[in-house]
Amino acid sequence: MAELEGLEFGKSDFVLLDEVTMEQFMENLKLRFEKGRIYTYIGEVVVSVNPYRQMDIYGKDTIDAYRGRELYENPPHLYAVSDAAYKAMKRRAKDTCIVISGESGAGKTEASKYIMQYIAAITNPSQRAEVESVKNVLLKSNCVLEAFGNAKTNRNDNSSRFGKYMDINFNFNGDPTGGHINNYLLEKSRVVQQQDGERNFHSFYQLLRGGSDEMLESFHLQNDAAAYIYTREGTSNNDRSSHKAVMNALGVIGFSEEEISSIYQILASILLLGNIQFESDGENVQVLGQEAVKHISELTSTDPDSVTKSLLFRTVATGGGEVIEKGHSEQDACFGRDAFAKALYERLFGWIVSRINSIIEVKDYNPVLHGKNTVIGVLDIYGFEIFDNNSFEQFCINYCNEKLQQLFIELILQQEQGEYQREGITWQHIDYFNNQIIVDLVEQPHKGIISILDEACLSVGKVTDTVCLDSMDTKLSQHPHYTSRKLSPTDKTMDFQKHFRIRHYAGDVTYSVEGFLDKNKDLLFQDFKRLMYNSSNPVLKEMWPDGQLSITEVTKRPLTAATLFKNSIVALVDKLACKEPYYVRCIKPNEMKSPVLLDDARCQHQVAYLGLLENVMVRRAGFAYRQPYARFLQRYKMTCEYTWPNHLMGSDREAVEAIVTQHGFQDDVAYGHTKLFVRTPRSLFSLEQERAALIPILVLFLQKVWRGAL
Ligand code: AD9
Ligand code: MG
Repeated sequence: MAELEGLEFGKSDFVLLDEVTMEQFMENLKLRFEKGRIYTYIGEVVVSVNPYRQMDIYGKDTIDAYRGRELYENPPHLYAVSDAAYKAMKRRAKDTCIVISGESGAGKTEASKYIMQYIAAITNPSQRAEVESVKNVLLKSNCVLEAFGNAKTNRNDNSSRFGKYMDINFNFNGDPTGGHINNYLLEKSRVVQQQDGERNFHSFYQLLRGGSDEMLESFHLQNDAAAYIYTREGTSNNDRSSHKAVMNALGVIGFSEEEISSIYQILASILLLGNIQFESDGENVQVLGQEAVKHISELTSTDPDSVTKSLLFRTVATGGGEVIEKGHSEQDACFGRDAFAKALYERLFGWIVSRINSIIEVKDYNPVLHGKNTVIGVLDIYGFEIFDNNSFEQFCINYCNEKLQQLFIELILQQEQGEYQREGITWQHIDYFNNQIIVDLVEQPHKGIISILDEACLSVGKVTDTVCLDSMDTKLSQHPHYTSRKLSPTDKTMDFQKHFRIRHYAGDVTYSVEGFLDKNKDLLFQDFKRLMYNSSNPVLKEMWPDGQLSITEVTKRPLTAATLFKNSIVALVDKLACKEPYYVRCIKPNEMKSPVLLDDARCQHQVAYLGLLENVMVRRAGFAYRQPYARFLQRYKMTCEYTWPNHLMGSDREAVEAIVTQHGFQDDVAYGHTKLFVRTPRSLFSLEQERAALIPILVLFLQKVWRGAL
């Protein structure tokens, strides 16, 4: 428990509160926020409040102050947990991960960048060129991913519209040797439509504002975002400078000239595609604006007639195995165009990530020669979302948060209580809500919402969103966390035809089922895939390997978007579960982006759903440190006359008792069956200090023994 700041700054660890109540928690949070103390601990968990202003706490001096120090030696900071994760990785060869959570605008992405900067700053003291280059690529990748994956929303001017998990690999020296990025569910619907006041992904505006005149001319683009339907909302002043930074980052990372120009050609094609309209004379549908088609075909290195054809027709296999071309209705053509634009962007983003991965992946690593390759993972993923209108995307995002909460419960709460029970330590059980029941509601095979959605998507015949809602109502009517208007007829806040509600661990969310099936099916006509696969631009072709399949070869039942997402989140949780976790819990102080306002109700809500009070209670009732008797004895036996050099007691436990008693912190420990539990780090700290002071004396002593002087 850090106690290095004066009391005027409040308690630097919530564990030190007089009483664990929401009032006291909020009082402390507020006091610290007002005093510019944005970080506070709960044990090893960092609670961070977005300051909405530049703070002078990330410079070199601060980095030096935290480097190699223990958590309780300095005031709370992201750097302290980063160092703890790093030390665990380096000294104990543990894979660790830092999980950053919180709602949109709470400061997750900023935190993840500070963590990476800290790790970059404290590694490779000898400045080896190859390690510097890996660090540089890792840091620069943020800039590229933000350009293509972030957008201005009503909640955050730089909102990440994808989830990111980055593994950083280290060699036995503790220097970064490479990494790997996983991205989750890019919100691709934003490419074709944004809510009022929001923007498309930054990359489009950066190109339009920052691209040179020659570039824009060769792409047949105007220097004006308002000219494109997909980018109606205006540009911002940063777009020009950001464009430069992104171009530079792409070069530093190692993208070739050809790759960089392909990236921007794809962006240009998407903008032009968005402006294509269709016209129907009642029978046939035509493309309005052949000029744009010509430009798209030029930019994508495809044949203009094939572009027109894919926009107007789709190839279908009849029941008899015959392949025919079916003309689109005007509505289908618009749907196809938008689906194509979304898919182009999604694949571009996926390709950029995998290209970065291929550059930073650890090559030629030989564990026999180089020792264990250890990893620190950093997770910056969308927080819980409750909007006025919640759709499929929010459903997926909130499910992901349920999974991460489940992991948090397992790792921090269950594991903790389980260990005390196993060790036979007197322990007051803490009640907390286990959200497994909600996770099951969403993901259970056959019965869960995803299964019901998938069933609706895969069934033949026209199943509508409302039919699917009916099916959910029938199957889930008894579930305590599910309801709908049909099941609660008096609840007028929901629409009979459209809405269902899930009681999430973080609160109730009403979802509109409209568009769920389309988004889950995520249909893209095979004709577009083939068109792209046939591009003579190798970069583009590489993004569309499935375009080589003919319509008869296309698998009838591709995995749905929800199932693919579920699989990726299950894999993510598995990845996190086998690492030693560190948590950063971010809180958004207000909706106004104000550096001086801490909105009580908003913050209380976040404290509640992040489970922070339960976290404090478990931590308080618990013991900060624990060690098997033998290991404790090994480390500290030199500090006690009864145990040095060897003890003559019946058991290691008795020897440990002797050490603890001699140092006078017997009231601060509990003796388990196999381990010693220490409540506060202070006790261990004094022991460590004594040990550190004794070591030089001991070394001197041993040298004399070796020299035969004694
Ligand atoms: V979202 O889920 O991606 O929409 P995040 O990632 O939680 O969200 P982000 O890190 O982007 O939020 O922070 C939002 C804004 O708050 C930033 O653009 C900064 O202007 C501001 N911010 C956040 N953290 C800090 C900080 N430590 N210091 C200064 C900050 N400003
Ligand atoms: Mg973010």
